[in-house]
Formats: sequence, structure tokens, C-alpha cells
Amino acid sequence: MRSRAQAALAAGPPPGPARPGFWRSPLRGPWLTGVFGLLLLVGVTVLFVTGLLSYAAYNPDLAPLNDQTPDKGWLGFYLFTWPTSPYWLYRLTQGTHTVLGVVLVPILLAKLWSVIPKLFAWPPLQSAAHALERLSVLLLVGGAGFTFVTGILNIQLNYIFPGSFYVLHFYGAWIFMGAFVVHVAFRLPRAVRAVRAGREHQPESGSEEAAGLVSPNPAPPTISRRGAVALVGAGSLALFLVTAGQSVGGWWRRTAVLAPHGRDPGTGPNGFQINKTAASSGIRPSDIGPDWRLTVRGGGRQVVLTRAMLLALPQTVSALPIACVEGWSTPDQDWSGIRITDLAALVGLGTDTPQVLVESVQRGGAFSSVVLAPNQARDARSLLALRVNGADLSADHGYPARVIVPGAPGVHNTKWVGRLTFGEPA
Ligand SMILES: Nc1nc2c(c(=O)[nH]1)N[C@H]1C(S)=C(S)[C@@H](COP(=O)(O)O)O[C@H]1N2
Ligand SMILES: [Mo]
Repeated sequence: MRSRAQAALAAGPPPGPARPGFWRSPLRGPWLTGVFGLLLLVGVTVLFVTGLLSYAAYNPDLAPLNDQTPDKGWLGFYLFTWPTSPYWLYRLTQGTHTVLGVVLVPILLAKLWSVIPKLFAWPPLQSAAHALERLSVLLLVGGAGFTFVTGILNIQLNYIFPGSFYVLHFYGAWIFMGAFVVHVAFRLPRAVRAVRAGREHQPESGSEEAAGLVSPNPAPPTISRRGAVALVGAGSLALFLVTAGQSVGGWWRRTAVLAPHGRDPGTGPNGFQINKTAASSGIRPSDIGPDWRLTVRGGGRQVVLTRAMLLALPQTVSALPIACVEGWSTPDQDWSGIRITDLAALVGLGTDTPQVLVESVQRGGAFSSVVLAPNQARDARSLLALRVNGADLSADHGYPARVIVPGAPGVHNTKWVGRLTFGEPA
């Protein structure tokens, strides 16, 4: 006797999207899916590489303070010391990461649209292998959706997450990457074959080559397959044009209508992007007034300096950008201040400057302290900056003193610095 479930399966798919005839677009087929798939293969691979680089740029192995994913285990297997040259490195990798992430959205959606009939394939589970394949697709689509959504929300709305964006995006990306590798391994040969066969070649519905993508009763076309690809490309180009300006900075920032934090940072020497203002970071005027002091500790010694004393030390100028994880960056600014190595020398340390803990006078907040690696502290361009573009730092840019390091993510350029501790903190 057959069970009810077996009888239902034998009767074929229920009315609706599981019926093959439900999906009627004549555009769907291996060529279209293959084109979007190959574009994503290239684009998403660049996203993964730049994303992993961004993670390495935080030097999470250096100190618990830098590491917001202490349970990462072997997922941090590839970590390396983030270099200080070229000084625009993070500006390039993170600008690429965020702009590309936005630009790929239309292609990702188009790819999903092209394979939608397969999500409703009937019967839902045909064999153990089919069940595994569906699970991998679920992880792929879920991982992609989650990683793209968290990334875009972080660019646009900043700090709205339950918990840390960093942690969510990090673990989500690993799931996405794992499922992506499996999917590419299975599908790449088919995609290459389909694209080689050309866009005019539409296999018979139901054939093995059609891969469940071709409609058995296609509606008359309203656009060509090439037209559909061009339309998606135009969508990506439009997103590029309203996003990329924030990574270029300067005048181009005005073109980035999708950019967060407002597009007008004012004019004058301090007229460049501000991440968080002094007021929004809880900095009181008295914290950064005449009573402000810098404490430098290390090698068993401690020195306390006023801003006037710092200004009396030899001043160095470094032309360096700020490049935020959100993808925005500024062109080079002329920072002037005291070399980190010169501050180490004040407490008697030699040129083999050790790592340094930088602490802001800001109370709390995830960005109020950071540990800089020895290579960062030793770089002759790394400064405790007092002035920028020939003027005193504005309160919003970190007056009385801020750190600026070549090649580092913006978040390592701590503002309103109150204390530097060289060597392993006690
Ligand atoms: N004390 C402190 N320093 C900080 C921050 C902060 O919130 N507090 N934000 C960091 C981040 S995320 C960036 S991108 C840069 C931005 O510097 P800017 O506002 O001068 O452009 O400052 C960094 N330094
Ligand atoms: Mo940032």
C-alpha cells in the first residue's frame, strides 16, 4: 500500500511555482545564468580577498583589544602583520571591497532571478545527494544575503547591529565562502560550457543541458538576453557612479549620493570627512582643554607632557589619508606632529620600538583604544599629529593630538589621545 505522501508525490507538483509551466520568461536558460555566475565568480572572489585583507589589517592577533572575534580559532590561520607600505594600501583594498559589494548587488539579484524555478523544483527532496545540494544552496543564498546585507547596512547606517558588525560579517562571510567554493566546484564547468555555446543557443526544456532553467512554455520575449545583461550592467554602473566618490574623496565625495555621514565636511584645513564628532563621542571641552596632558609610558618610565611641550619637540610632516572600514576615504592630508619613535625615545626606548597601546581620553566606545604593531610604531611616517594642513587639529579630528599611521584602517588612527604605553602593557 502506498502512503499518502507517496501518492501526493506521484500526483506531481501542486499548482503554483512548483509546476514547470509557472515560470515563463524566455530569457531563463543556462547562458543567462552562466553569464551572471561567471561575473559573480570574479567579483565575489575579489570581495573575499579584500575582505580577508581587511580582517588582517586590524592585526587581530596582536592584542585582545584589536580582536573582536576571540573565538575565531583556525579561521584566522592566514593572518599576517599588516604592512605600512604602500601607505594607501587600506584605502585601495577597502574602497574596492565596499564599492564592489554595492556594484555586485544587481548581478546577485539577477542571478537569483535566473535560477528561481530551481528553488521550487519538485519533489523538494529527490535523493540524499539532492538534499545535500539543496542544503549547500541554502547556505550559499543565506550566506550571500546575510553578508551583503550586513555589509551594506554598515556602510549606510553604522552601528545599528545587535552585537558587533565585525563579528556578524566575519562569521557570515566564512559560511558564504565555504558554500561558494562548493557551488563553484560543482557548477563552473557547466557555466563555462553554456557561455561558450552562446546566447542564441537555448537547450530544449527538460533536457539535461537545460538544467531545469528553461521554461517548457515560454512567453513571447519583451527583451533580448543580451538586453537583460545590459540592463543589469547599467544598474551596476549607476550604483558605481553614486558610490565610488566616497572612496576617492575630495570633490568626488559630492557624487556619492549614497554615502553616509553627510557629504559636506566643511571647508578649510580641517574640511575633510569626520567619522564621529567630538560631541557624539562624549568628549567634553574640559577633556581637551588646557588641562589636557599626554602620558607616555614604557621601559619602566613615565613622562607627562602638555601640548605646548609637544609643539616644542621636532615636528614631522606626513602626507597620509584616512581610510575607514566603511569604504570612505580622504585624499592625503598633511599631518604634522611628533614621530611615534621620538615619543618612545622620550622614555628611553631605542629604535627597535615595541608595540604601543594608544588610549583616548574618550570614555568607553569600541574605538577609544588600539594596539599598534611594532612595524607601525617604527615607521618614520607614523605620528602623534597635532596639526593638519597647516592648522591646529579641529576638536572633531582629534584635538589636541591624534595618531596617524600609514596603510592602517581609519579606526587605528585614534583621536583625542591621552596615553601611549610602549611594550606589553602590565
Ligand atoms: N577616540 C576615537 N578615535 C577614533 C574614532 C573614535 O570613534 N574615537 N573613530 C575612528 C574611526 S572608525 C575613523 S575612520 C577615524 C576617522 O577620523 P576622522 O574623523 O578624523 O576622519 O578615526 C578613528 N579614531
Ligand atoms: Mo572608521
